[in-house]
Parts: sequence; C-alpha cells; structure tokens
Amino acid sequence: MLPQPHAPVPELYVSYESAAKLKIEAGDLPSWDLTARQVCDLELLMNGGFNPLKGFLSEEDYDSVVETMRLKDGSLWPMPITLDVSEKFADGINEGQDIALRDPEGVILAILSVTDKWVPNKAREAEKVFGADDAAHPAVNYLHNVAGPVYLGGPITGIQQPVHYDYRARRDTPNELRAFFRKMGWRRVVAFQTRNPLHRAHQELTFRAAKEAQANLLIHPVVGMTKPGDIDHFTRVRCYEAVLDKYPAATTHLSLLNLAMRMAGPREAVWHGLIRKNHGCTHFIVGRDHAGPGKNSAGEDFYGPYDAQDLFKEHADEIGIEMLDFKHMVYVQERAEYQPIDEVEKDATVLNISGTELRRRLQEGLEIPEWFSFPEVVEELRRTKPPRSKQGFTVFFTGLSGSGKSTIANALMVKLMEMGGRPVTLLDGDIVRKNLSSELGFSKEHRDLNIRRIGYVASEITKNGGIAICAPIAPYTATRRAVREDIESFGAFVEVHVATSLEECERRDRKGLYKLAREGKIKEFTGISDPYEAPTQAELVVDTEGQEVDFCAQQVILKLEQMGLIAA
Ligand code: PPS
Repeated sequence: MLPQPHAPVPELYVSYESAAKLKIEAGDLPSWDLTARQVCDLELLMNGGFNPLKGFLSEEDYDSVVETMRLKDGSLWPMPITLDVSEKFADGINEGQDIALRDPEGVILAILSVTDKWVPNKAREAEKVFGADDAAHPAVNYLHNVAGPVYLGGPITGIQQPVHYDYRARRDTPNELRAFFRKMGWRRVVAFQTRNPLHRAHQELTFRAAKEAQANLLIHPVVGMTKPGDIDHFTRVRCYEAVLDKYPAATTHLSLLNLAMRMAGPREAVWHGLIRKNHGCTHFIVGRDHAGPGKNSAGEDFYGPYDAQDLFKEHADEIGIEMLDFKHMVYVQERAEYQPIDEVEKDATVLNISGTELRRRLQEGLEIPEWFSFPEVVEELRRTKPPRSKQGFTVFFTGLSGSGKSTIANALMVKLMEMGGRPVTLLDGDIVRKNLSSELGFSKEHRDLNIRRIGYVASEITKNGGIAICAPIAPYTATRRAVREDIESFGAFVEVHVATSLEECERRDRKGLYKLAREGKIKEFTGISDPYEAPTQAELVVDTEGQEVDFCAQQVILKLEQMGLIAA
C-alpha cells in the first residue's frame, strides 16, 4: 500500500516556549559536541526524516538492526543510527542521565536521555551492515578510525534545528515537503536521490521514471556527507540550479537533504526509501550500483550492480514506497538518445563516459561532449575544478627519521619555485613541531594530532591553489589516509614513501638520535621503540641509498608531470 503522502510525520521537537526554557536548563547538563555526521543524523531524527526512530538506538535496537535490519519491535530499519563518543566522555555518563547535544559552535540542539551505554563490536557491525570488515569501505573506515569507541542510546528531545546558512530556501523538512506537495496538489511524487551533478543520462532517467509512475518529480540530492572525494555540495547545487529549467517547472521540485550517507549499497537503498517515504514521496528511483562505495581492498566491487534493487524489491511493501528500478543508462549514437542498456538494439553504437573518465577529462581540460552533459553544468564544473596543472596539490613525504625526507622536500621546493606559477609551502617535521606543535610529544595521540594539523594546513593551501610539501614521519596508515581524504576534496595528494631502511638511517644517524634511542635515552623512537607502518599504496617510493638527492627530487617532479600536476 502506498503511504498517505500528506499526513504529517511525527517530529521530536518540543514547542517553541518549552524549547527556550529547556535550553536554559540544559546549560547545566554534561554536553557532547556533535561531529559533522552526528549533526546530520540528529537533524533527520528530529524532523521525522528517520521516523520511526525516536532517538539514537538503544543497545537492543542496535543489535537487532545490525543482525536483522529491524528494530526490536519488528519495524524495518536497516541503518544503525548511533551516538558514538570517546571513552573519556562515556566514563562520566551514567544510564538515566540527560546530556545536552551541541553543534560545533556550541549551540544546544537537543537533549539525549541516556538509556544505554555500551562498547559495540565494530567488526560485527562492519560485516553485517556493510558486508565486510574492510577499511576500503568509507563507512568501515569511519567506524574504526573516526567514530568513538562507546555508543550512547536513548530518546531525543529536540530543541532546535541545526542552522544552515547556505541554500536555505532549498532545504525542506519532511513536513514542509509534504505541505508543499499538498499545496501543489501532487499526489504521486517520485524521488531521485543523488550525490553527483545531473548530466543528460540522469535527466533522461528521471523523465522516464516520472512518466512511468505518472508522478511529479522530486530531485532530492544529498548535501550532508557523501563519499570522500565527491564534488562539494556548493558546486553541485549550482549545477542542479543550472539545469532546473530543463525540467518542466510545474512538475519538478528541487530540495536538499542533509543526510550523512554511509555508501552501504543495498541497505542504504532501503534506508533511502524509508527516508523518502517520510518526506511524502510515493515512488523512489533505484538505478545501477545505488550508493556504491567503490572497490574493496582486493580491487573488487563491494556489492553487485543490482543488489540494491533486489533488496529493495524484497521489502518494497514494508518500505511503503514503490521502487522504479532502472538499468544503467547509455547513449545510443544512431538514435541520438539515452536508453537503458538492456533495451539497446544489438548492433547499435553505445557511448558512455564513466565517472572516472569524466574526472580525467575535467582534470586535463579535455572536451566533454554535449551528448554527455549540459554546457551549463560543464562550465560550472570547470570553474571549480580547473585542469590539474592549475589546481593546488600536496606532496606528502613519509619515512623514518633521517631517511632523507627533509632534504628531498627542500630540493623539490626549490625546483617548484624555480618553475613558478603557484606558491609553495614546506611543512617539514621539525619546522612544524617548532611552530605548530611545540607542546606535543611522540605518543600515538600526539603524533596523530601533529599529522592532522599538518593535514589541515596542507588542505587549506591546496584548496587555495598552492603547493604544500609535507615531510613528517607520519608513522600511522589510518592517519595518513585521513589526511589524504581531507586533501583530496580540494586537489591531488601525492604520497611519497622515502623508503630508506632502518639500518641505513641508523648508520647515518645524522642527528645522533638513534644512538640515544638505542641507549633508551629517547623513548618511543620510531623504528626502534615505536612503530612505523610503511605505506602500501604510495604514489611514489624513493630509496635514498646510493642515490643523489637531486635524482630523488627529480623522480618526484616526473611523477607530478605524469599526474598532470605540472606542465611537461
Ligand atoms: S611524527 O611522528 O610524524 O609526528 O614525527 P615528526 O613530527 O615528523 O617529528 C619527527 C622529528 O622529531 C625528532 N624526534 C623523534 N622522531 C621520532 N620518534 C621520536 N621519539 C622522536 N623524538 C624526536 C626526529 O628528529 C624527527 O625528525 P626527522 O626529520 O624525521 O629526522
């Protein structure tokens, strides 16, 4: 049965008067500063987007969702919505206590009445929810390396919505959308979920879907959190706005959804369906590889291209929204139109540009044909993503102390400055420790903080079109990966492993530190009494043994040329 599109969905907010009072009282409660992902989750909990959830999952609901995709009362819910916190914070919280939930600026958004506190089995969560405990999956990586170790659960009392200063007029709560549909007399609405700009294939697919369902169309892109490396939502919204007039105005609506995606393929499709039902839609488009996370660490796809459609089909009645499943859309040259791949005639010429190929063409400033996208969209993409040779980038050297990182980094800096065109900044390990991280030692926690600071500065330089050269030891894979993710949304991240062996570094012992470390006079010394996790997927590996510094720096320059980052 289709949902009643216009009946309001329950929200978790208290009245305006109570909110003002609660906010003052909540000032005395212990408070948790929400992460970016938690702010997204909280917003959809409070505004009914995650109906029937009434708060962050209790332990029992969590176990049930992980194992069976259902809450303990039996309702279908595929995604664990949990409040992960640090051990330190959890230690001070007891079940039965209220805590204030604050946004990053310290504004109290809600109160959580804690009913449950537990340490989750993250490996099981990864296996069951995402299909594999493989950190190549962005949500598994998040689970292990970003999310806190303890979960708190309990009902939420909503005080106020998170504030958005961007595209306010294009954001709607589920009930606002329902009211809009009612006002417009839209009884059948097909939702299109996306985290990419709309190209011609998407337009064809959405047209077909609306026609097939005899419904109006809601373009409902995610602007909360998507896959690391995706095009930022500001650019995407400008792209959506640029093509809105290609749709009949009276039949199509664009609304932004502040969802934090998990890229969980099949489970995510079911979740997206439930969310769209809550927003008053009656139909939902599921295409090829819905919410796909890309390849696993063995280079294979995490899910089959149509697994999401299969799982959705199994639960369609319960989700309460009708799926419109589509095969991959391709351009058929002879017909000069897009068709689902299974409808294409045998000898027809099929044209297709993959996401990777599109990125390459943008990066290299190559032509993007009109059959693929709209000139307005291409222009917008080119504006934010100039060719690589004009973008900022980061070269990140990593290696043992005394491996030669700083020497090569200095030589590289001078060579790049000689070429000119972009400002170059060197963030050498020792310089950073003097200027940015003087209070830090060498524990894992401090090293991570040090690298995250370097990553932050490098990402700002990269975003603003400069070249950042970093040369810390950076001994931990997960931290280097986090820095890579921060930077790759703005430009290239070139990891260079200076793979000089420990024996050689110790033999050189340029600063006399290895001797002191061996004597136990320096503790936690990388390679001697502290770990170094060598990169396995660095863009370049250089070995300084028997090589001139100049030759090593030249290898980096060649790599940069090969990647299109500097003009040949
Ligand atoms: S880290 O792990 O990335 O935060 O280290 P980094 O900021 O690059 O700092 C490394 C430099 O500090 C000196 N030093 C030590 N290194 C490793 N372990 C211990 N315990 C330690 N104590 C001091 C050392 O000279 C490193 O400089 P480089 O340039 O790497 O030789």
